[in-house]
Amino acid sequence: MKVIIIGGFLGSGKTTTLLKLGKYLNDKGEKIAIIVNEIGEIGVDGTTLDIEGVETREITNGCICCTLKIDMEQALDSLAEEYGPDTVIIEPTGVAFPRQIKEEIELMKIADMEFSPIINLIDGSRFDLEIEQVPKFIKTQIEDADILGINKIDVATDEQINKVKALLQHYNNNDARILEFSAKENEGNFEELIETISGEGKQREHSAKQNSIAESNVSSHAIEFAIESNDLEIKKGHELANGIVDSILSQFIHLNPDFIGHIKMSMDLPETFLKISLTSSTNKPEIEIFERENVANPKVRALAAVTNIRQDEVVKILENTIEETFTEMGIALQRIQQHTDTKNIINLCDNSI
Ligand SMILES: Nc1nc2c(ncn2[C@@H]2O[C@H](COP(=O)(O)OP(=O)(O)OP(=O)(O)O)[C@@H](O)[C@H]2O)c(=O)[nH]1
Ligand SMILES: [Mg+2]
Repeated sequence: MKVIIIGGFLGSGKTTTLLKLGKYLNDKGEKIAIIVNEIGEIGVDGTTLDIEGVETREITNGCICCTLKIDMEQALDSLAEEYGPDTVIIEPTGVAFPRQIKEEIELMKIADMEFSPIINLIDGSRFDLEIEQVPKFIKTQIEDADILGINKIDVATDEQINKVKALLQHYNNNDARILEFSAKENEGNFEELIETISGEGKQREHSAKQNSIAESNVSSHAIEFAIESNDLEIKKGHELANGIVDSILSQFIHLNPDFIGHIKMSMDLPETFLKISLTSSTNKPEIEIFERENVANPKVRALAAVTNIRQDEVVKILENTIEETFTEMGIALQRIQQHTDTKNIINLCDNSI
C-alpha cells in the first residue's frame, strides 16, 4: 500500500490537489482511499468530497498530537483489511507538520507500506504574509518536504514566484524538488507533480516532536446550523454567503490586518450546494456552486482557522455574524453542533471520481 502525504498551510490548496491526484490515479485503474484530517470537527470539505463522488466515512474525533495517532492507525488498519487500496492519500490539517505524520505512521508497522515523497504546498500569492505571520511554523513545513509545490501561480506575479523560489531554496537544506503550478487551473508543473508523486520518499533521521498547533498561532472554530426554511433560493443564498464572509473578513482585519488561514462556509440549499472560501486578509472570497437533488434539511456549516487572532474573538465573530445575517434576512437558524477541536474523516473513493 502506497502512502502519499499532501501537506501545506491552511488554504494552500491541499484538497484541490488531492481531488485531482485521486482522479488521475483512479483513471489509471488504481484503487485509492483518502484520509482527510480537518481542524474543527465539522467537515466543511467532507461534503465537497462527497459531491465529487467520493464516499465519506467518519471516524472518531481527536487532536493531532494524541488521539489522532490511534484514529489514524485504526483507519489505516481497517482500510488495508477491508478495502485493500493500492494507494492512500492523506491530507493532514494545515496546522500539522507532514513529516511528523509520516513518522507516526511508520511506527505503526502496518504491513507492506511504502511512502511517496512528502509534498508541501505553498500558496505563491500570499507567501510574504505566511513568513511574516508564522515564520517558524512555515520554515518547519518547508524543511519537512521532499517536494515543494508553489501553488496558485495563476494569481501570483512572476516577481512573487521568483521571490518564493529563492526563499524555499534558502530554507530547505534537503534538496527538495521545487515545482510551480496552479492545481486549480492545471497549469505549470502540475502534471509533473502528479507524476513525481509515484516516486519513492527519502529516508531521514526522525525529527524531535513539536506541538504543531501551538506553533501555528492559529485559532479555529467550526459551527453548523440547520436553516429553518425550505425555499431559500440560490440567489439569496449567494447573497447571504457573500454578506457573511465580507463581514467576517472586515472584523478579522480589524483585529489582525495581515491574517492568513482558511475561512470556509458551505450551505446545503434545497437544490444547490454552495461553498465559499477565503484564505487571507488580502484575498478575494471564492464561491463554488454545485447542482443538487432535493435536499431535505438545509444547513449552513462554517469553519474559521486564522493566525494571530484570539480564540474567543474567532468564536464570537463566526457565530454572531452568521446568526445576525440570517436574522436580518428573516430566516431562523437552529444550532446543530459546534467545535474547536480536530476532526478526522476517512473518505473511500469509489470508482466514479
Ligand atoms: N487561484 C487559485 N486558487 C486555488 C488554487 N488551488 C486552490 N485554490 C483555492 O484556494 C482555496 C483553498 O483551497 P483548498 O484546496 O481547500 O485548500 P486546503 O489546503 O485543502 O485548505 P484547508 O484544508 O482548509 O487547509 C479554495 O478556494 C481553492 O479553490 C490555484 O491553483 N489557484
Ligand atoms: Mg483541505
